[in-house]
Amino acid sequence: MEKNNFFQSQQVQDFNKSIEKFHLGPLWHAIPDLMHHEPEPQTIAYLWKWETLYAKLMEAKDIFTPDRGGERRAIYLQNPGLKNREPWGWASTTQTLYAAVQLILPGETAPSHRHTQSALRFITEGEGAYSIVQGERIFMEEGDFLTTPQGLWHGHSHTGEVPMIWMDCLDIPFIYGIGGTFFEPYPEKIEPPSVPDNYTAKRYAGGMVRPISDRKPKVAPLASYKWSLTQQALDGLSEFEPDEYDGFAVEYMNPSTAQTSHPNIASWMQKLPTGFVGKAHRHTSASIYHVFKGSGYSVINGVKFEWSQGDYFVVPNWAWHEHVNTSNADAYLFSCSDLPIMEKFNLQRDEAYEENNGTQTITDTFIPLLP
Ligand code: 1HN
Repeated sequence: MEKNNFFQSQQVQDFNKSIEKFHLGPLWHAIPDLMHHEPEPQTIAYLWKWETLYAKLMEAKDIFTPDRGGERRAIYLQNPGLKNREPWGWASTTQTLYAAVQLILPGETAPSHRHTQSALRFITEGEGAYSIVQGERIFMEEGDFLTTPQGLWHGHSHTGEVPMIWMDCLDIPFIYGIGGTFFEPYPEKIEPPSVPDNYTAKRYAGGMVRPISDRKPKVAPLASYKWSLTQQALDGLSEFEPDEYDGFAVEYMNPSTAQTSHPNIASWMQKLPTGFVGKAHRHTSASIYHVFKGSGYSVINGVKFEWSQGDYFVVPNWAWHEHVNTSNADAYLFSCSDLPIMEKFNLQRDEAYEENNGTQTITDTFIPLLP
């Protein structure tokens, strides 16, 4: 009997049915779906235009306030490929990471709490608000990168004059998936300061050195990585040859461990100089990009995703991708990925696209949804 006919046979169907009620399953049907020959992520390549995100944040401004509950005025990037992955797929940008845009208005306070997920923020608009992490008020400016590692109290408050918007990224889907979620509200609305403002940025000279007493590894000793220092690092790097895939890219580091800034999330700022045409490659980690400045496009599995300032896009696991700067100014991309998770589980693999001198053939152009 042919294999497929055998699986359709009455005998097999009856057996499968007979074990179902005992909450047992027949592996012989499941192997092809469980054991792909290579990653087949449910995460799909997708792009959110800034116009859409901004329009919706502005609508949300008048509807939701941190005082009305909900803790944060944030709109998350729901990956269409993960939407139906109940119960936790609904807040997934990739299979491991959640990303969102958050808006805080002058005078508002987003209450302090702590949780087992690690968070990072990349500041995209405004000034004058602070995040308070473990007693340190960290005043935020455009281009700054902030860490809020797992287990530390954190809240936000806006003492400035203009709305502030930033990107959040947390390892929510990953922590949810492995059953590790804890969450605790702070006993008061917001934690009071207990150390000088911007304490860790001063103590670590922005990440360059560590004080003698801080030699032991800490989960995230440095809370804020200032844009001016990141830019200096990129400018220094730009005197050399760019990386063939990523141009000039620097990774945010934990100065006490010399490892990536967060235990489960790695983050980079990359500069693609004018005219940069990157080569394609793929890796098992999945990435979320934010276009901090400039415009260009990325080709992801043959599909062209055109991007400009403020946009967000996802490169799924094991997807071929290459970046091109089509503008007459440098482009800056912020990105974060689950590389540390893949590395911890010995799953990180990279592969260069060998055909066509490393350039994918464009088969389609993504059409983004506009408001
Ligand atoms: C959180 O604590 C923040 O601190 C943002 O701004 C988004 C999403 C889920 C759970 C906690 C923040 C979050 C979050």
